[in-house]
Amino acid sequence: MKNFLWGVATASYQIEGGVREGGRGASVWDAFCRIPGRVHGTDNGDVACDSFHRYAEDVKMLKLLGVDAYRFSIAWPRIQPTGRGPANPEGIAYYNALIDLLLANGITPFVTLYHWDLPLDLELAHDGWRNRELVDDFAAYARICFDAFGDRVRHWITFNEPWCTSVLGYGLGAFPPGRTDPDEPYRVGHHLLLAHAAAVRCFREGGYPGVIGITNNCDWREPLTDSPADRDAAERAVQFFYGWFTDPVVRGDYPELMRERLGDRLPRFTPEEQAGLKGSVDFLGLNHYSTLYASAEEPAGAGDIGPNGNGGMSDDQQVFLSVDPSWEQTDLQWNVVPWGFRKLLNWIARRYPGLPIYVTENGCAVAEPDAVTALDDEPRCRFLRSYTDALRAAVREDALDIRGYFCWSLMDNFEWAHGYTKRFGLLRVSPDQLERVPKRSFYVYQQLIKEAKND
Ligand code: GBH
Repeated sequence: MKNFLWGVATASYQIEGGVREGGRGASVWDAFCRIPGRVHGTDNGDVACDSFHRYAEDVKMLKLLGVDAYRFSIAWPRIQPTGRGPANPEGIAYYNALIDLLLANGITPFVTLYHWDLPLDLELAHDGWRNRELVDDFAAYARICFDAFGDRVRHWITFNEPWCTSVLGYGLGAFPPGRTDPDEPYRVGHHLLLAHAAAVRCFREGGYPGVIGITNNCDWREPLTDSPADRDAAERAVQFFYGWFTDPVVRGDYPELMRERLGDRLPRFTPEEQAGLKGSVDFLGLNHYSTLYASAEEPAGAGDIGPNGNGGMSDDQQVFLSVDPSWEQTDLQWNVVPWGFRKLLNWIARRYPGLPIYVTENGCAVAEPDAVTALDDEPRCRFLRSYTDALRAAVREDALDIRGYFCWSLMDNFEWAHGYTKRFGLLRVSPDQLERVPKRSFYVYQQLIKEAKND
């Protein structure tokens, strides 16, 4: 595959640690980890993988792995400790050093501006993403980053998975600020989209070189039966998932069927806002992990797959989700269904023609109770082979314009509410022993990249 970038991804709060160093302010995740019962045990990102100090080791492993690109995120509270005001020079210096080291090693940086670590002060004093004022705050923060790093970074992502911030943070309460409200996800999502558009406007008007996009997450929804009702249900589920945050940035407004179902619960964009949103991405980022069946009626004998599986807002969608018991599952009970990945890529290319796609995350959690199991992570090796096979088929047989693939993740890290109990890494990093140790999947991915480059 030519003109294709192979990479791995991480996120600031999940790997950096050093939370009280370099002038960093607190983030909503620092606080959330302190609320009993929200995050596994007493796990938190205080140390994580210690990448704040060990980023050179990370780059060494990236080089050994042979990736073309590294997707990481900038911690807003390292750049602006309270989310507002002047840039913190120590925060800028940290990312400068990382970016320079990547470039010196021939690795392309893909920079995510926001991977969930909102400066805590914006939450406590300003109501977080429920407050529309954050649109301007985010644009100001983005401008600082474009000014500081835009001479070397050519690939920007505004938001990572606004769906998660909205649904998990405000609908299901699994992420900070831990709220459960039927309407707030739509209001928060609206503000995130406006903040995306404001940052892109600043990027384009500022004449910075390179491309900018957004990363939306979507799991595939396969019609349970061939009936028109089930086909509609699956289509509805995907539009409520990927379409919610992608239609606006490509076409300028929410999917029509969301409007039909939600009415005034879904905020409206003014004509000027629509104009700012429409075409506000140079590429589409996709984070993809799993697949479920979707049906219009509750399937007979279906196991309860819980509110998370239903993606939240299930009443709004009127979709029932179920699994095929023969599917292999990961350590998070996410189904391993590579053909669902290929179908989703085709769905995206059909709905949003003309836009290149980057798969900015794909990977799996494996139960690794001890070092021996961890270093021989056979299920992850199979997962990577099967999902990259599906990806290659989408490129070569379906002729889709996919430009890159980033495995989640370079190394075991802080897996949000699951703390350190769920492992996604190609490198083993145990919380008490921070050295990076290649698992079998590290070498499999290394090999796979080599093969792909030759065909
Ligand atoms: C990503 O989110 C995050 O960007 C990353 O930080 C995180 O570490 C990584 O994934 C691993 O969790 O049963 O079909 O409904 C993942 C978003 C949303 C993906 C829920 C899986 C449930 C699968 N997830 N989805 S399904």
